[in-house]
Amino acid sequence: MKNKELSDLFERMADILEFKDENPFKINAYRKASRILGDLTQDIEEIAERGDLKKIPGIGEGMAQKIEEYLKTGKVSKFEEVRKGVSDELISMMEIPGMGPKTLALIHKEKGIQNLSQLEKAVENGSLIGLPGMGEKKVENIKRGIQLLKQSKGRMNLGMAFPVAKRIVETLREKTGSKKIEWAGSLRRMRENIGDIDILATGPNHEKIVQAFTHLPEVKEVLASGETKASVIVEGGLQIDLRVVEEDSYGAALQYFTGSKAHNIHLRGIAKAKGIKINEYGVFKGEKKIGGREEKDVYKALGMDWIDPELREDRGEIEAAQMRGLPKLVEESDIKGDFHVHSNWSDGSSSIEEIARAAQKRGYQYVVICDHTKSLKITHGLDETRLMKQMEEIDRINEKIRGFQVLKGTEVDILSDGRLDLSDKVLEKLDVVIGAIHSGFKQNREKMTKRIIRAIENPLVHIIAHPSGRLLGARDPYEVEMDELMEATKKYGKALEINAYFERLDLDDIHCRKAKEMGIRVAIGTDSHHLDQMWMMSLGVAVARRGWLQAPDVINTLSLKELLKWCHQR
Ligand code: DGT
Ligand code: CA
Ligand code: CA
Repeated sequence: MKNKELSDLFERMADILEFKDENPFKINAYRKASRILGDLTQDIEEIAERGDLKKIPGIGEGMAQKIEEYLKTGKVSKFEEVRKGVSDELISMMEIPGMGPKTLALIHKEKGIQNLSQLEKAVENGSLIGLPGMGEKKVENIKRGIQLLKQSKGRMNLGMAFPVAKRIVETLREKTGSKKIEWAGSLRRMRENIGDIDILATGPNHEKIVQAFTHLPEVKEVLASGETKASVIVEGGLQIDLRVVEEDSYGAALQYFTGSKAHNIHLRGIAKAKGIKINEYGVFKGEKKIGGREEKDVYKALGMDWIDPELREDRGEIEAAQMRGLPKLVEESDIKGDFHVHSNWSDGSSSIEEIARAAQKRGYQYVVICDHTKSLKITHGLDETRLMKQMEEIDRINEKIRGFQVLKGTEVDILSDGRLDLSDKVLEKLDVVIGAIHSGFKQNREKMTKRIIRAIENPLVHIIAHPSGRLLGARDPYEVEMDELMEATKKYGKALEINAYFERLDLDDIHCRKAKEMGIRVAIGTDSHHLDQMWMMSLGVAVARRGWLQAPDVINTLSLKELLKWCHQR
């Protein structure tokens, strides 16, 4: 879909206009268009083909023309005009998280900074301090922003890579007739960010597979193409490597290319001690090949159980597999409901009934509607009166739909002192109360920890949403004493959320594992604002699996009846 490219382009356009100190109305118009395109659930090309661009709410004549131009020519002439005189290096610095175009304009004008390395130098030697609005804290933020940018450069969030890989693998299976085409590497391990996608395939005709791969419509550039392997770049700059192997090596190759490197190195050490050799071609005892067609051959030869890919990080999974003590990980088919979905009562785009029907279609027994609350004004957060109205609406919908229940919930704001944004009288009437931090991220560690613990202590709260507050590649976790937060969660019998929204994945895998060790349960919520974000449950389950969680550790595996009991206990 070209939606993201256009959304990025308009965002960049707004940045450049702001850098040039142009008319704020123009700047806002581009930011708005960027947001609309980013949130759009339909393919922009299909909309354009139908001639419906102007029917998109918020897209006027001018924007529609620019979109049309881009879809036809791959360029927007207005953008080319605006970016004249602003170097690529300056434009790329606009991506630094937390440093807006205004700040960039200031340091460019006042200090003559042209590129990233000059900026880094100025940050280090303190020469930025003293410019208008530029204190030590601000400079520290810029420094951290540069680090975040460097870390995320060349890596992509799991939630962006996953649909691309899925589509490509499905197309390849269709085009080549081979069932044995899968992704390997960090994507198969479901790491939260992905350097490149590795695809492994086998079939009678290797060349046909390579050809089908390099001719995929998504391919922007073919980096290399041979008889049994190829590398390409697809939309969004993501690299995909394909390897085609013989059928009787497929399992060994899948094991090898799934990694992680640390996991494989540890395995090879064990193999060596047993006089066995493992590599991407198979399992060998001396010259004799003793396995390699199936992945489990490798683990079996080494005297251990097959290990779920999400665990292969050399974090104790090999020892557990040797002792036949691996956990039976939670699976997506165990999930009976989504704990965190926004409706069009706040900043979501679907009605509660649409959400309910979509959730039921996914095979769930329940969905928890968790809209924002009043202090989050930009989201059109609900006050007590509207929340009461929403509850009536939910009652009506529940009467209509059989074999499914919409649960009444809220993502209630935890105010800066730890009080909640809604009165107890209304919170009491809800099935599920999720507390969340959305403001005052800069509070110091002590204050923030106290603030969240106060919410945990509140008997009306069930779950703490996105407990660390991080945004992948864009914002660090807020300062909070995670240990104390988890102790309190345990003490009061509350749950922590795995927010499965692709930019959050919060709790992360490491904290999930810790939660399990402490006996804390998690609730997975997609934080969907559109129906077609509800698939992100897959990402949340992946985080849980990487954290060694089993079905009983995840409250989404409770039946409706069991869940209601859990909710109403407090
Ligand atoms: P990424 O792409 O940075 O997100 O991470 P991976 O794990 O996908 O790494 P990648 O694409 O470089 O290689 C794919 C897999 O191939 C990796 O997980 C394990 C295997 N592999 C690559 N290089 C080596 C190596 O030097 N030794 C071993 N044992 N395995 C390797
Ligand atoms: Ca990879
Ligand atoms: Ca690779």
